[in-house]
Amino acid sequence: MTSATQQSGTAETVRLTVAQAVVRFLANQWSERDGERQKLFAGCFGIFGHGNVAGIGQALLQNELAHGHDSAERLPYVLARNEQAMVHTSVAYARQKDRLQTWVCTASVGPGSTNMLTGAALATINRLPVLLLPSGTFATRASSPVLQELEAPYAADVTVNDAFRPLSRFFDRVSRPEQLPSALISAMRVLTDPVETGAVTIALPQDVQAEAHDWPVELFAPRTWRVSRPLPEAVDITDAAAVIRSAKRPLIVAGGGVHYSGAEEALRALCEQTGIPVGESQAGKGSLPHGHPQEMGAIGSTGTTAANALASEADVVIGVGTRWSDFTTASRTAFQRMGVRFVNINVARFDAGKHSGLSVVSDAREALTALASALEGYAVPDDHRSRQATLWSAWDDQVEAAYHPTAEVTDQLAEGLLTQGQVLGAVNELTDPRDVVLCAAGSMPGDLHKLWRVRDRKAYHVEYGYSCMGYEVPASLGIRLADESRDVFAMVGDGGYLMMPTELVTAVQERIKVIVVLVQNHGFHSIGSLSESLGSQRFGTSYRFRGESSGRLDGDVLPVDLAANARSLGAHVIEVHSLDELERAIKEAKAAPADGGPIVIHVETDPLVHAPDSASWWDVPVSAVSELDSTRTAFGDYLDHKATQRPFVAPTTPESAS
Ligand SMILES: Cc1ncc(C[n+]2csc(CCOP(=O)(O)OP(=O)(O)O)c2C)c(N)n1
Ligand SMILES: [Mg+2]
Repeated sequence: MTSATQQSGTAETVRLTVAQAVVRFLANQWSERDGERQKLFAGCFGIFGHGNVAGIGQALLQNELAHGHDSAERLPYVLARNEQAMVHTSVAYARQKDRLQTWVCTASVGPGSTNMLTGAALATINRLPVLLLPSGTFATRASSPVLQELEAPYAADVTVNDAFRPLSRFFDRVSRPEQLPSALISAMRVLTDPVETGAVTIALPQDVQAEAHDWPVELFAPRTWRVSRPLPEAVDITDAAAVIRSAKRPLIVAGGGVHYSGAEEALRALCEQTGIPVGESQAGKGSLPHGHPQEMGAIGSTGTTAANALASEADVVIGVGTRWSDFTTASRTAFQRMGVRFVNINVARFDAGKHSGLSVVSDAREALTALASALEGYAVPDDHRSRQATLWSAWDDQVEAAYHPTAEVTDQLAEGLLTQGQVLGAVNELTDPRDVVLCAAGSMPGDLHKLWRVRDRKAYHVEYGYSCMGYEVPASLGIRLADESRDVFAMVGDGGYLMMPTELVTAVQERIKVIVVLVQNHGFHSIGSLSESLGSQRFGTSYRFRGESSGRLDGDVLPVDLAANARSLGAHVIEVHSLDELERAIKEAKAAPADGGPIVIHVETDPLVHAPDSASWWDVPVSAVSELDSTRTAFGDYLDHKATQRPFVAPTTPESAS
């Protein structure tokens, strides 16, 4: 660095621009948990425009030139292709790193910045850390309105970046250099707090980024942020144990908090000691490995019949690190027993209080360990264990049948088409246990939730908080960057692929090996089926020509070649038309060089073959009046299901034990 340092008064200062100060500060932040310390930021993704090219852009260049590849003070820059996508990449990286590390994202004024909004929402909803640096229009307003400036006639200080406020766990706009230190320190606090974490936004006006200031040098001293493991209160553990001891049909629901806390071993120990079975949310899937006797797999709307049967009978439900989304609770129809009670272990009081549960506010690993001691001598009745085994084996037969359908099913398929179950089965059986499967939207998240056999704690990555089409390709880069010892299989539908194939180019540029399994079914298998079940006749869910007689999108399939599209972006593409070819393609992809860039396996499936039924429900309102018979019938079914919804408002206390 050439910047001068000097003594001003008593404190030593260094003269840097705001952007240079941001980069120098961020490069010196560390996180620590369980005695392990790592850089908080692996680097900075960005796309430059006039809002950041001369501010943050100049500062990143200066940082790279000053620090070699291995320097701890380096904040490496990676050029992305789409600002939304680079936030997805960062968030996927953070999830794979158990929220201990993430990336910074810099974007230009206006559309570059607002492109990050969807990524911000996804990060906050999934409670995953990412630092966003949108650029703002001039703080001085000297030449307003500038290119891409929103002029609000009612408020002169509103900018498009205000849209980040509701989506961020911390937001600040630095319109004067003096505000920067506190903004940065608050941002780090929130990013590394397991309760608060999510998208953190510091908006930097374009002129402020380039402004010089004398900063106290200690602002740039390395800082280590301890990611805490809050301990449970003894009285809460005692009460929770009393409620659980009174249970004959207890069930654990494992959420993402089990993974982020690294609580898998503590969970396994508790389950083995007590015989309590486990159902898993999307984020919690893999909390117990496939094949463990207490592992009942997915729970809720996309659950297994095993977990859902145990849920409907459960007298005590123990939520661990779950935020109880509608998919997990089957829109509050999963738990049908009268007087069912909840014990919620969660680091966030907000989640621990849901369903009127008995709240154990704590790190998951710490609470599970404490609970295991408090439950010494308690075990579920024998018939509860044998029921788990029976239910699981019935479900596992269904998985087997989905992975390996009989000729009766496959003979019905058009030439060259596979079932989605066959595709998932082949990928599951031919990948290494540590390889990561990734998905976010369409019909595959539900099918993966039901069918995927998870064999390693970090091997299942389905983003189902925001279920954002387009997450898959960019997220695959984040996962691979986080752990190069694993292959990443991004399962993406044609709809999801079309939303965001862009980061294949970034993977080519950075030689990142990701394997994208592109499942072409010419439209929305998921929403098509949903539409049909709700009486809307698959209207507008197929990628087809407009039919001449109907005037609707029910004509021929469109002449769209997504394999050629992926090839044009620089990916190595393998097109398959049979199960044999798919199996060979998976092996070829796995054998490809670690730095060979992206591989896309293009496969066509039949959208009308469904995964086995969950015996569950999801609340999607149906039109109450209609001219269509299909809608009227669906509305009748809807009312029947609505009648089974439960409010879960009764308090859970040890005294409420039945
Ligand atoms: C950004 C975004 N827009 C819309 C949706 C609503 N949606 C959920 S699934 C889906 C269709 C997905 O199609 P595709 O990726 O081809 O998967 P398929 O359903 O065919 O398996 C849509 C439109 C969404 N989840 N995300
Ligand atoms: Mg599709």
